[in-house]
Amino acid sequence: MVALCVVAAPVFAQQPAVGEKHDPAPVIFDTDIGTDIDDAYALAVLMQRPELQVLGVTTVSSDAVARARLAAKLLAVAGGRWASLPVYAGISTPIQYMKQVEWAQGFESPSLHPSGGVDFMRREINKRPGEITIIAVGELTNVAALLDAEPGIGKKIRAIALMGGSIYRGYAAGSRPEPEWNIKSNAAAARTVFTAGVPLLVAPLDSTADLKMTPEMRVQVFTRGTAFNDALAALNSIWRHTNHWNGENPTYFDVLAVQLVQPRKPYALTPLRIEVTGDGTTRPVTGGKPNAEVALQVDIASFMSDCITLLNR
Ligand SMILES: [Ca+2]
Repeated sequence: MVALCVVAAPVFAQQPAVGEKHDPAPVIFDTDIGTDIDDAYALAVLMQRPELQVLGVTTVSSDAVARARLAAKLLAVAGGRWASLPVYAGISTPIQYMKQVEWAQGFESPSLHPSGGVDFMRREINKRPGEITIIAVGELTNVAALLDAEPGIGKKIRAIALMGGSIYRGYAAGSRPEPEWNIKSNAAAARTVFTAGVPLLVAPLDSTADLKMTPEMRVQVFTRGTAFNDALAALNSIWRHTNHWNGENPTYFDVLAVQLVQPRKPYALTPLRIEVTGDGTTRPVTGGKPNAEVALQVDIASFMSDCITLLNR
């Protein structure tokens, strides 16, 4: 990892000083829930974080309406204020594997909107300029459409925390960097986001690909006995037995993007200038101003233990 030696020293961003009180940070969760299983866990962790105020959920890619239905049903199962949280379908794209959405087939709710995801983000950001962080854990199609929708809107976004990219390694430990799914699914959109000048908090494969939820951790979460954790168990089972890449232990890719916002503990972030190429490669370049704060490494055991604690609240 020679390259690691030449990058700037990590900084610890956004960590409130000890004893400092903050209002919850408003966030919008933009997700491709229904394909991989980590979006469901990311939403679940997000819902257990009082440091964050979730304004709504938007969905992206494949059948975005089916994804929104899935998110809305999960929120309805959680009950209380979650049942009325707005969920908006964003931009749909060609159909991809998303078996979990069948769990929500036929679900209806007044808080579920079959279109308008990008407009929802735009409205909320204009209501609270400079305050809202977008947590983007799918391809960046909705977010790029938002940035294109209104000149100067990027300046009103506090930050975008995203799962995406592959800086010094790929999916497998020790592998070379490779185009990562969220980036390569719409590289043009990713380029729009990385060149917009919005502060970016990035969780790439480097720090996320080894965040495994073991069978023991699943037992801990699924024995909780709440309707919500039972729903997570159902979705986990559907995913486990149908995903075409034979994933068995969920990887918490997207969950790190949630945890980088108003972090519960310090995460080392490295300022990098990242260029997105046409095939979705995210290349660190020297010279020029950094455009992203990147989590290149996390303490896996401590990260997973924190997540499991939150899921058992
Ligand atoms: Ca995702």
